Amino acid sequence: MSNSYEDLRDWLVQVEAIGELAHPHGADWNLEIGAVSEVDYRRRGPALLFDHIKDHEPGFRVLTSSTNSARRLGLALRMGTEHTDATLVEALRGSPNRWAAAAKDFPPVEVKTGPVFENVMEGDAVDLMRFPSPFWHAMDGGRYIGTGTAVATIDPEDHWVNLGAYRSMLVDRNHVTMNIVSGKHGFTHIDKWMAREGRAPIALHIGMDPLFMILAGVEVPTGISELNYAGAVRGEPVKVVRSTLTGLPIIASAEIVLEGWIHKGDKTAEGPFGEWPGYYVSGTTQESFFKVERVLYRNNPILLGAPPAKPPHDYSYMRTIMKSAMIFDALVAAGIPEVRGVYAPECGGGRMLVIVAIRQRYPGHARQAGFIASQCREAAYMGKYTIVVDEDIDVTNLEEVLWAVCTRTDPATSIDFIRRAWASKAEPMLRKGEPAFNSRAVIDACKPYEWIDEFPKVAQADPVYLREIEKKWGDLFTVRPRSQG
Ligand SMILES: Cc1cc2nc3c(=O)[nH]c(=O)nc-3n(C[C@H](O)[C@H](O)[C@H](O)COP(=O)(O)O)c2cc1C
Ligand SMILES: [Mn+2]
Repeated sequence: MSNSYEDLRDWLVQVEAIGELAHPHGADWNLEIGAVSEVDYRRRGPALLFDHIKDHEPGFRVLTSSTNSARRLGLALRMGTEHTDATLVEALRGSPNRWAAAAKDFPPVEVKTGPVFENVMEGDAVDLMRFPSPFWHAMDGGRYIGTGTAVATIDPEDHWVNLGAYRSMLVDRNHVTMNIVSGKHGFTHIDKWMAREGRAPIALHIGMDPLFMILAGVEVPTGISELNYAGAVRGEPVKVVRSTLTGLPIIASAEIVLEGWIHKGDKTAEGPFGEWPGYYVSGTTQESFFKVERVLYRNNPILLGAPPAKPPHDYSYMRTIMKSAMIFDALVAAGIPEVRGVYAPECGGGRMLVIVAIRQRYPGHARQAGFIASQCREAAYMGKYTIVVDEDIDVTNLEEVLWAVCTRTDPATSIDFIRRAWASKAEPMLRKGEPAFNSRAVIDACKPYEWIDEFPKVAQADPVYLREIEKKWGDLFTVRPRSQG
């Protein structure tokens, strides 16, 4: 039951039913929504559905912290509400490869209309100020209407539709920016359109089933439409309406969609913005913007807010869980045997630190796993450290991983570097104006393969024996408060 639902509102009903939805009323769009959300992320609190937002019509709502728990993320991925962090990672293993393979069987179905057409603002009537776009962080350059987005673009040659999560700042009542890092699918699509026609069509979804934000926000393989991929995740095709304005598919049950064309050379000041590595890195730059020619929105629309910042932030949990599963599958697809665990912790934004556990089978196995985990499509962008450990190490336990680094490496020989890799202006170590390259370290923290049998034995009691001891001496380990007086 709980896995089959159509839109954001159905999802919210279920989130409410498991007690993970709160309804703050009366918050200010100016910093307060952002700060309330930030406290919530640190406490791993419920999803927040803001209503009666200062200066805005009641019913024009903002949702944050949508995917910040195993139960909410599991629900968004149609995997039920009963997951814990560990069971979700376990259950996801193998799923990305299955979804990618099944995507071709789930092309979106075109319908004539949908709830998103309940309200239409067109031409001069477009007024984006009606939507309660938060001013998220104190040093941001403006109000960001688009954070948890799914930006639809189409390849003008191969005709596949991409959904990417790319941020969008409000410029004025009918203009918004579009900030896409080069190399992302949406960037390449727009680039091709500019070369052919000097303009590129955009359908910017800023409120919808969080599944689309999740898939738009992680590296689904090149050439596979996230619309198809979402169909594979849901087990039924996504309903879309073909836009009469741009020809792009609009998700029929979306909450809010902004449509228009980006024109060649149109640039405006964008940023700064609190970014996912945890800094205002890129400052103010000249980015694309477009005139919003049409806005589609449901009655009582919900804006999907997903602002990054110093982790944990709105989507760091989602990124960690998804990346871990996708990199795991990429290693398997690349033919790496005996992969036992992959984890991309929130401290690195799910990108800058990737930990891989393998059971070593042959000389060179560990470095092979490390280099591919560093450079596969799912991990290439903004990676930094890849650590390969043996299978006895719990990849989700940073203390244990760093114990392996401390005790199973020789710094001078265990670390390899890759130079001039794919970075972005979100890299805090790049000084202004430097090109978007960074270097990578692959840390081989596995026991040396050639003398693995001679390697010192781990000094710890047999786990089976330890479990017996815990049973026998169970009471001993509970700390009791001292009795008063
Ligand atoms: C909430 C959220 C916001 C994001 N903002 C941006 C952004 O502003 N620009 C960007 O290039 N990538 C951004 N990303 C990362 C991309 O969405 C991600 O790299 C994704 O794989 C892009 O889709 P693509 O692989 O189809 O290009 C964001 C991701 C999330 C989840
Ligand atoms: Mn894509």
